[in-house]
Amino acid sequence: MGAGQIKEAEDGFCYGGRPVKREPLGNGHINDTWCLWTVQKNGTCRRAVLQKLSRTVFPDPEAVMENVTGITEFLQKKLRETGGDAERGTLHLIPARDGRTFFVDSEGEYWRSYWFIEGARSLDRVEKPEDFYESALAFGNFQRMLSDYPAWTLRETIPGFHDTKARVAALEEAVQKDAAGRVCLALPEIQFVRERAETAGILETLRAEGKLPLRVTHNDTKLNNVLLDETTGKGLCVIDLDTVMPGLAVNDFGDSIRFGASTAEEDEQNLDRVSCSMELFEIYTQGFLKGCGQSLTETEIRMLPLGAKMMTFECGVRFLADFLEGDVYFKTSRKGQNLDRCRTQFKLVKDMEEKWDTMAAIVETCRQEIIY
Ligand code: ADP
Ligand code: GN1
Ligand code: MG
Repeated sequence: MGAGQIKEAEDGFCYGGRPVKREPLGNGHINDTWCLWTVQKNGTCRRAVLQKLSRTVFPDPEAVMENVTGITEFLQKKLRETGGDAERGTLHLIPARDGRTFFVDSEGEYWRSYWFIEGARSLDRVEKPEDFYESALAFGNFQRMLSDYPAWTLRETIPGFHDTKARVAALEEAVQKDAAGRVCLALPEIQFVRERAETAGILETLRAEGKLPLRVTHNDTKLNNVLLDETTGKGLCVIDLDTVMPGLAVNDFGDSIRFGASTAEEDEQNLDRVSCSMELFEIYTQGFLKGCGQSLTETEIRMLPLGAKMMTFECGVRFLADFLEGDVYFKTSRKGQNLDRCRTQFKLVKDMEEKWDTMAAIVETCRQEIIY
């Protein structure tokens, strides 16, 4: 993307001052993100975040912005009413010059901008266990704060986002098409999925049977989607709201585990380094249950390990499908990265299968601590 296009987008928003500098920001796999420095009319500096939404990922960006606007306004109001930090506890959109919440450039790309949350950090790896605990509290709290959000007003920004069965079917389609000629490079991984394909619909069946309730969930609860206060270390603000939709609490739990409880990076090539840390699993469970404020049902709590396994499996399936399709969805910075990402996820799934009884016991202990 050319500098002219970014400049056009910068000029599309009301920053109350002049943008003077920008740098790429963060390690998200989806949107293009920059940090912008602006000089305000009174001479002070104020930073903003400028994002170009991924058109491949979000076919209806206006639906995304409708959700994001609704959720951020709801959270701002709730934080104000409950004495929370309405300034830094949630995102604040910056209006475009035409008054809308987004800007469309001359190439038809969608952009949005938020005020930068100062004095906060987002982590790509757990540095100390307390960070993971704080992120769990924040994601749990987020879900609790949205428990009375009018769920029916939310648009489905990515249809079937956590429909694991549909993800497996999409993978089989990618295998059939073999668009990038890479199927021969991923035969053991394809086999891994086929051996577990029958279990893919398990959470959806529990939902359909009424055993797992639909809630307003984040659906992308990676560690780097929460900001921690630089000074206090406390969970401050849940970000990346593009996939907030009705979903399952166990999936929000699970996605955090697959990323944050792993002992290695998501794209680690040495699989000996990859395992699911039971210490981090326990810490996250404690924080999440506390954050959710005892709102989870007994069945939901018991199904937390299943959420972890299924989200890890699903994510591996998605990385694999994208590898076979030629890396069109997740951003990559090197060849084979999506296959490496898939392999770490499957290594984690295997590890969870082996640690299943321990995971269940940890959850049971945490459940009893919460109830009694
Ligand atoms: P993606 O969808 O690509 O993951 P995110 O919305 O998660 O994009 O943003 C990417 C990164 O930018 C985040 O992980 C975080 O480090 C940083 N970031 C995003 N919004 C803000 C904000 N308002 N204040 C500070 N940092 C932010
Ligand atoms: C993407 O946007 P980001 O980087 O937080 C993806 C998630 C995956 C994750 C894997 C909208 O998350 O679903 O779990 O990568 N987001 C979307 O790291 O597809
Ligand atoms: Mg993100």
